[in-house]
Amino acid sequence: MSAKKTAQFDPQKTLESIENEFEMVQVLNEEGKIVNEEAMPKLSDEELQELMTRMVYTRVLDQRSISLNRQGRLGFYAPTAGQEASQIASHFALEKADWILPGYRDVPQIVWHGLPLYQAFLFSRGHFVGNQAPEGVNVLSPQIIIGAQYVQNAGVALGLKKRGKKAVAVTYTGDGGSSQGDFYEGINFAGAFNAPAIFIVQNNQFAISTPREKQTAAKTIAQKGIAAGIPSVLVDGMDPLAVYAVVKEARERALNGEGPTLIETLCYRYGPHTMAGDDPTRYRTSDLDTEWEKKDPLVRFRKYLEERGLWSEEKETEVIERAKEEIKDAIKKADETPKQKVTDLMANMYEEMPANLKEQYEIYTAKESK
Ligand SMILES: Cc1ncc(C[n+]2csc(CCOP(=O)(O)OP(=O)(O)O)c2C)c(N)n1
Ligand SMILES: [Mg+2]
Repeated sequence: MSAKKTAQFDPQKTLESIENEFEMVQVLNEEGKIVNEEAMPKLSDEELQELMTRMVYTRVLDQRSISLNRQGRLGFYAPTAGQEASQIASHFALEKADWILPGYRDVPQIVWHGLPLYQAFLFSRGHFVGNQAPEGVNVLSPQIIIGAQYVQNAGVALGLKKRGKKAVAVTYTGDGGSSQGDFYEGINFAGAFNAPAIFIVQNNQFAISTPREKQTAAKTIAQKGIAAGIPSVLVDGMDPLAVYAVVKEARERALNGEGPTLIETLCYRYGPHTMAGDDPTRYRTSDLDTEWEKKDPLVRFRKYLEERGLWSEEKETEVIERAKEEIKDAIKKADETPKQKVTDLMANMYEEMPANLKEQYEIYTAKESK
């Protein structure tokens, strides 16, 4: 039996009208054709080539990181292939002064923001040097606690506003992350304080093995921003030009004092959740993989650039070879970094060491000097 509805009070209708407002923004379709001229971002030929270069480089970095992990030369690693438009094109819309608060899968963005690659490898190994971004590289360490970076992002953004900086704070989480309390607290706080923040949800369809449909009753994750009173966008996360355009606009709005934006990027991870041993064939069909591979961000962007005479096989090979060389050098540098001692871990934990830790510190200093 369904409840009687009146024209004056129909919450289901209100919900549907909000949900149906969220059309996916797309600029470049799967065939590499521009389908939305109006939304086409103003990027020079060189910038378009640089964006492609970074996406190709990042795919190589992912492949190499997976093999290094299998060889036992890396520790924690969450694969990124499939998410290049969502990650790299969103970052491409930022400036050096902006702050990035990444999740564990967002290592590429902080590397492109200036974290030396060997430090990203040390982060993977749990080495404290991996968490010490050089001065002027405005990134925090990748967050492992799902969603926690959303609250911090609201705070960092408010800090930037109070200090009168011309910069925004940008954070990333996943579809699963959008179910966490911290997600709602973060977007609500940023909305209430009109903070210059960008909140990105990379909806890669799964939270480990939990499909998006089981994550929430909401039709889109973007619509969750409505409750916080902040503008929200649903974007094709396999389309680098659309992702760039929406993040660029969100940044401009934030700098104009117009507050935060929530952006849902629809994307897919081709690999496993992490290299710790989950088997995606247990929770995904190969048909679904194939469906998403057809949307590949590199394939469609390559088609578009080749058509315009801005990309070639030679150019791509050059990028791949350079990436391989730089990755080899970076892993060598990570290997040459002195091994982490227990006292290093303690010394880097607190600004001022508590008394009980001081005691242990002395015990370990004595042990390590033997
Ligand atoms: C607070 C918290 N709960 C649970 C976990 C365990 N956990 C690690 S990753 C993950 C799934 C996250 O999925 P999603 O947010 O969609 O991000 P994705 O890994 O797909 O990028 C979970 C539940 C955690 N790290 N932190
Ligand atoms: Mg996910």
